[in-house]
Amino acid sequence: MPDLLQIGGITGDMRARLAERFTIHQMGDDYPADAITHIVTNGHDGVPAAVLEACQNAKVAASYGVGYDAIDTNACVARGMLVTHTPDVLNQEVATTAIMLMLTSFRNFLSDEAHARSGAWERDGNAPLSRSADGRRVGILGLGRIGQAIADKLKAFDADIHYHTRSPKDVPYTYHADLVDMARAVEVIICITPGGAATRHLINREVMEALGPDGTLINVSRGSVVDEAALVTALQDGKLGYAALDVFEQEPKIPDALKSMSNVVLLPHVGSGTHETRAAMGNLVVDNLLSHLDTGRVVTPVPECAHLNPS
Ligand code: NAP
Ligand code: 8YV
Repeated sequence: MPDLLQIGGITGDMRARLAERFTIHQMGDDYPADAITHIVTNGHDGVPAAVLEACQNAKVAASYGVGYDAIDTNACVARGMLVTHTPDVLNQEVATTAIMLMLTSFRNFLSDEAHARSGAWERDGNAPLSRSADGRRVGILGLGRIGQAIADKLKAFDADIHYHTRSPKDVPYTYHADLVDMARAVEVIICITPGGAATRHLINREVMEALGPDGTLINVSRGSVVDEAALVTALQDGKLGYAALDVFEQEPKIPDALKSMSNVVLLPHVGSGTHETRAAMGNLVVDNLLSHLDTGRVVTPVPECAHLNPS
């Protein structure tokens, strides 16, 4: 059987399907680098340069996740190696996470829940009022597969939807060619672009200050999209009102300053983290690898190497 290098963890179901067709080697153990033809990895671990260098016969790296900023696709393309990811199967889950972050932030559910659970309701009386999440002006940074799903779900909350991308889309929402302009026009920004150098710190001090003291920043994209140090300062200085975050610059580290703020909601990168969606992602990873074994083609190549996929 061909040799597969496993980087990071995989689910039991993925392992069972892969073990029927591959000899699986775990990175960290001794593995026969020259024999490796396929790699399975994830959006956090990517494919380290040393692995690319060592596994000269690897033809496919299949990543568990849609974001692949941890993989040097240029280096993979230069070697003729296909990279696959898991688009679409997680759109609804990640969109739901974004909506839940918005609702939790606006409606103060975390402190309300603590108020109920701690006995403060009986002891001190009613919890403070919160902000309505209905009828808000919401700016989506990145209106791709997941961004569109977020927009669809926001309609249930009667949102006035704005967006910023590099080029306008054929959608009935208000386009802003300039991100600062969008920040001035909306009450909430939801970030859902890819990570990587091109989007690094798109949300900077100027954008946060344009969003303003009553504004809410939601990030379900990558931690790198937001200048985290500037975010802490903006929240501390009252230049930005609220933040609700699933992703961070140095995961799994979260700045202590954010942990201590009551106007911040924090999640440990669980945007797609349900049994159902992770199973669908795992199946697509395995489908890509098995399809390559059987046909030479993969199912969902990242755009940068789509031209390497035989027609
Ligand atoms: P997608 O379909 O490729 O959409 C990306 C969107 O971002 C497009 O609308 C694109 O439009 C826009 N964009 C790209 N670069 C930009 C830039 N420099 N400035 C402004 N807009 C830019 O991707 P997707 O499937 O929706 O996934 C988006 C990202 O979500 C993933 O890459 C991943 O990082 C993140 N994600 C996070 C979780 C989580 O657990 N929190 C789960 C899944 C995905 P233009 O090309 O027109 O600019
Ligand atoms: C995953 C994600 O948690 O798909 C993505 O881009 O960020 C998440 O769905 C992660 O990629 C798992 O490796």
